[in-house]
Amino acid sequence: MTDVPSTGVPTVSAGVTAVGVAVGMVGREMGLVRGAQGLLALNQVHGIDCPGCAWPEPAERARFEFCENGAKHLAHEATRDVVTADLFRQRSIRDLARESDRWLEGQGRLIEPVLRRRGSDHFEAVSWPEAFAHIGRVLRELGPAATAFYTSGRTSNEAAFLWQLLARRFGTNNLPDCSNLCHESSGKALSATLGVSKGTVQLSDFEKADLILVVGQNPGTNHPRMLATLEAAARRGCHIVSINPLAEVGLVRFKHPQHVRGILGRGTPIASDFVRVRINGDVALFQALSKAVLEREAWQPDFIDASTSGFAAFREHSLGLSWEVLVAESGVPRTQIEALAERYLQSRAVIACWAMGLTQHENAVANIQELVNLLLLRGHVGRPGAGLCPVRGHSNVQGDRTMGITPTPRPAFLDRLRDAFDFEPPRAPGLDVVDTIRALREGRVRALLSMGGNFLAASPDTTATAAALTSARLTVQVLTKLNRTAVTPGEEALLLPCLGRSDDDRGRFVSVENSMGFVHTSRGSLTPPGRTDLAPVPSEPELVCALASALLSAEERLPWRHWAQDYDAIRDAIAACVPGFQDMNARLRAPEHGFLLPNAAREGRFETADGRALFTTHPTPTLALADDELLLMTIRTHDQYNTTVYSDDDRYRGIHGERRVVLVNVADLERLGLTAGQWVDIVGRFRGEESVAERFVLIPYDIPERCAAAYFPETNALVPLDHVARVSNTPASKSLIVALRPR
Ligand SMILES: Nc1nc2c(c(=O)[nH]1)N[C@H]1C(S)=C(S)[C@@H](COP(=O)(O)OP(=O)(O)OC[C@H]3O[C@@H](n4cnc5c(=O)[nH]c(N)nc54)[C@H](O)[C@@H]3O)O[C@H]1N2
Ligand SMILES: Nc1nc2c(c(=O)[nH]1)N[C@H]1C(S)=C(S)[C@@H](COP(=O)(O)OP(=O)(O)OC[C@H]3O[C@@H](n4cnc5c(=O)[nH]c(N)nc54)[C@H](O)[C@@H]3O)O[C@H]1N2
Ligand SMILES: [Mo]
Repeated sequence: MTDVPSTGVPTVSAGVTAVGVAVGMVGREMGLVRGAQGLLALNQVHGIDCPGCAWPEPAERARFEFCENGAKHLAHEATRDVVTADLFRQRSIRDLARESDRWLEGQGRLIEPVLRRRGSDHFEAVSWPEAFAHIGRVLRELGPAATAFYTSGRTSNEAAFLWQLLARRFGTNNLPDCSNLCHESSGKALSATLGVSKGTVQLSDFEKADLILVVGQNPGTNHPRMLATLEAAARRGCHIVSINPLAEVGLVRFKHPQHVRGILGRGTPIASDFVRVRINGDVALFQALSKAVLEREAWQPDFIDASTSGFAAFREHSLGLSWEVLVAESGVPRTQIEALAERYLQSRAVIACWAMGLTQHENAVANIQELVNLLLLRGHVGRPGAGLCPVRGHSNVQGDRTMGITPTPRPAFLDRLRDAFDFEPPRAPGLDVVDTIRALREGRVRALLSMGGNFLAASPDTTATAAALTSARLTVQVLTKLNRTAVTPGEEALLLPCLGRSDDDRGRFVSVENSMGFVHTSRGSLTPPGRTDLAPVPSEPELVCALASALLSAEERLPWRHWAQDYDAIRDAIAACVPGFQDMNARLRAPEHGFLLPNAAREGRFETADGRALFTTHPTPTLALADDELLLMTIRTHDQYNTTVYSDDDRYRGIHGERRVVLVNVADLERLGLTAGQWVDIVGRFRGEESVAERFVLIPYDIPERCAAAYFPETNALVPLDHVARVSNTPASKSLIVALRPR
């Protein structure tokens, strides 16, 4: 038993506390001068694109255009602490692996390449040429089919374009990326129904909407700048409805930290309604809303006749669903559903936003397609103030996809690579993250190269994934800091440090694409980490080019050496291969400092097989739990960036000093004979097999009955490798069946 590490949930987000927290961390890590330099450049037109989230910046920038968490991400990256090969001389890999994730990242920035040789338990310093030559030798021996190239979503367009080109030039489409764990379900759901894999709204639409649904998303923590957009909407009377098992504080009341009213006032109420759906009750909820619209015969016939197909079947299916089942499975009372349906019908322009609460379930694609159905009923796609808005996580995850980071590229994209570079790219589909882990385990893939990220800690089934990684012949990580993956190496392994977003890259800039398809520049300006007796830390594009020169044959014709010098030349290559990027260099330098990518659905044109937006039908998922079981979602705290943990606090949920917590409804605690503050093991159950995550403390929390929440990545051992979303193959890390076993 222990004191419950909770001090009550705050009632308002951001405000001056947020400013204090941010400035504190920036000062500690970066020092005041460097910190101020970094913060003033963050999200400015000529400055650093925040490495936090992909929410767009407004056209008119504030003097301080960042949030508390953006400041933390910057401070973490721009720390003055560095790691050299000394650390690896002193400590074996096994020894380092005993340290916590936070300790590993806390050592600071890596500044020289290190190699773990076969049979050794130490990393040792190597020269850059030796590092590349070594990788080249092993990969040529293994061949392209046995190699996978992972990408995390912080990578710039320029680096990502070169990375996929290198993989394909080498001969493989094995390009798993963090998107496979994230918004893959959104891409698959939208491309099948609307003919575009991205959202259909722009920031200006938020100024025109009169109803905004925020579904399965915690913007106060994960997209804090979105709150400023929502605040402006709320202040002009737009209704904002949060659909979420938790009443996340950021959506309750927001104090804009950069406005006087946010410092002195009580803050602006954001959501006017909280629909406390039970975990994975969203399909049932959206089906119920559509049914309510159909029962009132309130669909919009003009739009449906002119622009959609599948309506008749959808209508019949929806009307045939039982209210009783929909209410039970959604966990939302019928009166609340009917009231929301009325609100929807009264709205002229509706936007639906969502994030991981919808994408990480077995029926994730259905979740999103039911939301599409609901909006299509009243024509809320392809007109001002309305549309679908998957809110992307990593700051350039959408851009990486646009650059061709995918195991299943469109044939037209490969044709353009062929024509531009005069080689035949591989046509066979490659492996995504889950399939890469399976292939590593079975020895079909023998080498994993990662451009950023933390493959092991981000992936499901930590034990199986660790075993898969250590069985590899070679693992290579391009990274800024040590992490779990780095200390879980293959037989041979290289850690290759690179520059981060905020580092000055000899004055050069790169480009990124935000969540709404706007491409713009990012220019680092802080003195990069390094030591005068060591070679300078390379940028990601430089590193890819050097690797290409070592890996590809001596007769290689592509201008890798030139690309390493001249990013404009990379952008010219992008312009030649990716639609919408014509005149990229000129348009990034024009007064608008960027450009919007074409998106047919945004304009009401649907590039599907029949040129129409598609209504789809799905069975209502039913939840079958044994008496002692709960449904667990694995979520982020306010003080982490994915696998990087900044502290043990989760301020907005009132939890302090402990991450190994399970949030449970009091009624469930009583029913299960458990008490607040008790320590338990979480037992995962999947297809008759059990997995265990040890030692978590129970916190009574305002969460629907039979639901529970705990933090990622501590709980990833509970996510079975085969528990994935249909079609998108994304781990269903928000729908885990668990039991709580007292310790
Ligand atoms: N500070 C910070 N910012 C980040 C990140 C970070 O780790 N830290 N990560 C970035 C990345 S890569 C991403 S993808 C985004 C993630 O951003 P979010 O998707 O907001 O992150 P999660 O913590 O996974 O939160 C999921 C939300 O969905 C709700 N939810 C869970 N299950 C369900 C469900 O079945 N139905 C509904 N309706 N809701 C549900 C949870 O209660 C929670 O509020 O944030 C990005 N920004
Ligand atoms: N159970 C569970 N699992 C999840 C999720 C969940 O909600 N629940 N969310 C999933 C989601 S949405 C995502 S996106 C993935 C995230 O998966 P990843 O993107 O793989 O993980 P990150 O934690 O973002 O990666 C952090 C590491 O990136 C490196 N890094 C940081 N900046 C740079 C840089 O500029 N360049 C390079 N080369 N390296 C850099 C650092 O070494 C750092 O340790 O996790 C997924 N896993
Ligand atoms: Mo993500």
